[in-house]
Amino acid sequence: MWKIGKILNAEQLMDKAFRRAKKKKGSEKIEEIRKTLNESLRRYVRDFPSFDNIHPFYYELIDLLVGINKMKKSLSSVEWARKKILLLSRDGIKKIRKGEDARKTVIDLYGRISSLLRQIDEDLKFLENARFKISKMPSVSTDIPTIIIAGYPNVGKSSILSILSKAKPEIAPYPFTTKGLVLGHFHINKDYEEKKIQIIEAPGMLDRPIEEKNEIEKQAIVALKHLPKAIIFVLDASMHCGYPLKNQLNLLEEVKKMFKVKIIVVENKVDLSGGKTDYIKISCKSGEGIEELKEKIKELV
Ligand SMILES: Nc1nc2c(ncn2[C@@H]2O[C@H](COP(=O)(O)OP(=O)(O)OP(=O)(O)O)[C@@H](O)[C@H]2O)c(=O)[nH]1
Ligand SMILES: [Mg+2]
Repeated sequence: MWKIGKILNAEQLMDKAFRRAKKKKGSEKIEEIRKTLNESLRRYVRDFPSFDNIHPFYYELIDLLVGINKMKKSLSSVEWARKKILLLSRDGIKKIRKGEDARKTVIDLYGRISSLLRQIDEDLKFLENARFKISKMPSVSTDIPTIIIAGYPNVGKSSILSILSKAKPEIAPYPFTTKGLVLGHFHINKDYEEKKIQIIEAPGMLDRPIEEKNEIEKQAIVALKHLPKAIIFVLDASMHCGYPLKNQLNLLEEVKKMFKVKIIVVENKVDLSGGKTDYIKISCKSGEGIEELKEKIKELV
């Protein structure tokens, strides 16, 4: 998606700049320090996406995971420091040319630049963390038909994704195993044409008000709001997931109210429950109902 290179903190930046300038003397030393810091700080700002033009899905996701205002503030602090460093170095070079003591001027500049960088150290660290989170975001395409697998935690969403696509999500017998959006692709033949569909597992959600939802659940909401042509809503009536069916049905009603797209409801783990609802009965263990689910997807997209 976005390629953002590593962002050094204040101390690392100082080390880098002064190491590179080690062999130089006087105004050339300052010139080298200026060059290194200017290039690094400029790249940090340039590498981040311009938030004004990104798709609303990404805007909200980055805002949720990182905080866009904080990020913009940090980026402008970095830009402020970069300009300040250009001015300080220019003054230093001028002083040396005018005949002031070069060693003293460099030491003085070192002090000023390092205190300047210390002032933006929190911003640099914040941006490094933001960069890391952004680099972990899946490359979701916002322009091909998308189906989102949603439901309570631990009901078998990852298991369904791995049956329908080549994705290899982590599958484990405890809730919130999937902590972010997991992406897969599913191919169908429709009207003598092969169609590629994007299929995304949304992290599990609990039936509780949005204000009480955690960051993992909120990612599901952001995806559901912006992406799907249809939703596969997964129920587990076996109690194997650890949550009563009643709460899962409440969540289903919420999802129906909030998102006006087609919803395919499946009851998974029927090998355990024997099937307790009138929805499409499937089992990722035995394979029961999977063909029917694929047919339903084909009809809807
Ligand atoms: N018996 C049985 N177990 C299943 C079935 N589908 C999934 N499981 C098991 O249920 C557990 C949870 O499956 P996942 O696919 O990780 O569930 P999830 O909804 O992605 O879970 P989170 O990502 O934590 O929300 C795992 O131990 C699976 O092996 C099924 O049809 N039958
Ligand atoms: Mg999962």
